[in-house]
Amino acid sequence: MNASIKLLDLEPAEDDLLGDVLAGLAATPKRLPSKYFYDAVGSRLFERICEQPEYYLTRTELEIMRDHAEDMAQALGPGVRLVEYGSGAGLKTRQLLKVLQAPVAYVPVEISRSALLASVGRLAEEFPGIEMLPVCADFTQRVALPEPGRPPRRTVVYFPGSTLGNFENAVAVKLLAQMRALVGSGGAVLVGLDRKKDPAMIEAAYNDAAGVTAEFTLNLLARLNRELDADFDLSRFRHQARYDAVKGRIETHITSSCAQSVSVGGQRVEFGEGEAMLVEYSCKYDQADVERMAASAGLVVERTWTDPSDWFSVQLLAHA
Ligand code: AVJ
Repeated sequence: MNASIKLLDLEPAEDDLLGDVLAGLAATPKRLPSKYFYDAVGSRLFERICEQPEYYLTRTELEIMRDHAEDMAQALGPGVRLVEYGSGAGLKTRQLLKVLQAPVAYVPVEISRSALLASVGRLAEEFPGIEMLPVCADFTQRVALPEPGRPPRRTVVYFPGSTLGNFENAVAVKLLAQMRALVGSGGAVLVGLDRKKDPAMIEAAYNDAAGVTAEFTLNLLARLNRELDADFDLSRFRHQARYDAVKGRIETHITSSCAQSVSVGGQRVEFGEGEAMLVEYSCKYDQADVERMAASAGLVVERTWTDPSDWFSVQLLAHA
């Protein structure tokens, strides 16, 4: 790593994979946390999902950033301390950093030390004029922000990728309220959120014809086989992603094709034929949903940027 980059290490608690998995499998209905999708194999599969023709989210959000980053930079104003949740080596972050007016610092907050250092190292080379202040922390917990050399005019949290949509509404509101407290009264949150739209189009995005999403989902079981010495037979489980139009979210399940017994961490777990485990929500929002969610967190929608078809949105939320 570049010697001039100082890491603030808040020493996030290690994941308790075994404890979380056994608790989820003991629950009724069974569930597994979606954060465990992203081991090395899962992260590569997610990148391949983003290249599938049906998965419109990533390329549409990037299009919004390409078309509107200048306008966003103007709305944010000069002297921003830009905090990003997630490692953000991506193209979306670059679009923003390229056009921000005299930003005082870029502060990526990421739980994986290695992902954090790799991405901030690349960004430091590309943006030598921006102070890089990486923080190793769990963004779902309270985070302390490092102070830049120059005092920031305002702090803005950037949370792209519709990642907020992976949390149930009550949890999403709690996260937004935490961000509101973090940025203070002059601050703001810039968040990428997927839109409600034709259910067939949403469902197709989570059921790509090439089967990459199914592979991504089932990799969760493969990971448990690798790391917990479990014996899931992947041919006896199916990926199932359905859009619930009333709740406005994709609900992804792993469904057992037959009655079977699996060993996980030395324990036996029984599955009935057709029994479904919940593994992920991906929530979708119309503008009224965004306004309601923001209001519940003490925020107001200040600006909304979308693509011409309004498939995806980037929203600037400020203190109410
Ligand atoms: C990157 C977490 C937002 O929910 O759309 C993609 C993950 N899951 N296909 C999403 C995902 C299945 C993605 N997020």
